Amino acid sequence: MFITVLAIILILIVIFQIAKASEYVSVLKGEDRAFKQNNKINGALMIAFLILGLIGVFWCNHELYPKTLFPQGSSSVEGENVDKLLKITILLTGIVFFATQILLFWFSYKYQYKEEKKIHFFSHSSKLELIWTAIPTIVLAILIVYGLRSWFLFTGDAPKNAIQIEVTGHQFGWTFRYPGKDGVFGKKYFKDINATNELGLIWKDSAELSQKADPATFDDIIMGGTVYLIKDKPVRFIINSQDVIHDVGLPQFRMKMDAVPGTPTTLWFTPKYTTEEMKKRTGNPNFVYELSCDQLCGVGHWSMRAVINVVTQAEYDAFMAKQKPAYYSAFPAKDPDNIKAAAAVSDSSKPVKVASPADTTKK
Ligand SMILES: [Cu+2]
Repeated sequence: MFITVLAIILILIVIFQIAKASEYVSVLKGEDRAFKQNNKINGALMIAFLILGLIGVFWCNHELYPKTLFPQGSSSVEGENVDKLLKITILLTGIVFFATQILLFWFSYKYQYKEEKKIHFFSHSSKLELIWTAIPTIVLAILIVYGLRSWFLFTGDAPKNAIQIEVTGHQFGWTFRYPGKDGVFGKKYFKDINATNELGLIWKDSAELSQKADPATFDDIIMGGTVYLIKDKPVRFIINSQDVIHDVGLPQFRMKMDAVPGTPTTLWFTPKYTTEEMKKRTGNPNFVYELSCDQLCGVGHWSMRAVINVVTQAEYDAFMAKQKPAYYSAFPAKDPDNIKAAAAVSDSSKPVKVASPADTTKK
């Protein structure tokens, strides 16, 4: 650190000394000669800067492109459109970038001051203005229309067979809710939020809040940290926030949506590969799909990360069969398993009927 700062200071001193020396030289040589010589040096530097700059562009691209998620391809079917759009945009802006940068520096060199050169002056050209207005307008309009089509696709109605998951952001973490066997998300109310009921599901009758318990909440499954999705099956996220604006960022799926307090947002997509398949595709045995908060939301923003586990339908069914509705964690006395166990203890004098394997696999 110290050496770097020292080097920068020394370089600045050297530049200052050179500038001072060249000032004395120009006084000795005469203003006119110095002016012409400076012009030449600046012209040559423009070309050097152009070449070094372009080498830098290629070098950065060569070094950094493999580290991006681009070469991996989209992990969702709908995200392929996003990649395609991004490629077209990079190609178009790339062409404009190279054309303008080359012309900018080349012209600075070529049209440097020379006594014998005459300036061509014109105040206005309608034709030129029409060209440089119309072409970008048409190109951008096409890009926007194409982009909006993708946007309306994955923010619009999800296919009928899509699984529904509610995603709730809060400072600082994500909570996921599955609707349970009835396929209906039970109602919630913010005044019901407490330590055991983090989403405020309406589990109990309340005269004070003048509401009746919603039976649809009883089978809702809640999880934090990791969410499970099925390969090749569309999933629809219904996104909420309990405090400030967060953002559901799904880089591998090429999806992203704000979590806005009081205004649910949605998006849907179809995962293409399971997490296990992605481990092989990326050659990374620790690969996980990531859900990161893409909206700076406070001091713990960096920690707002959840893991998405994409599995096969069979693995998903097996996992879901093991999940208990959040209602039973809050009210263990209502849990059928606990009721059964309690009954078995009180009936211990009678022989207990053991369920055969055929019974347990039956749905
Ligand atoms: Cu956040």
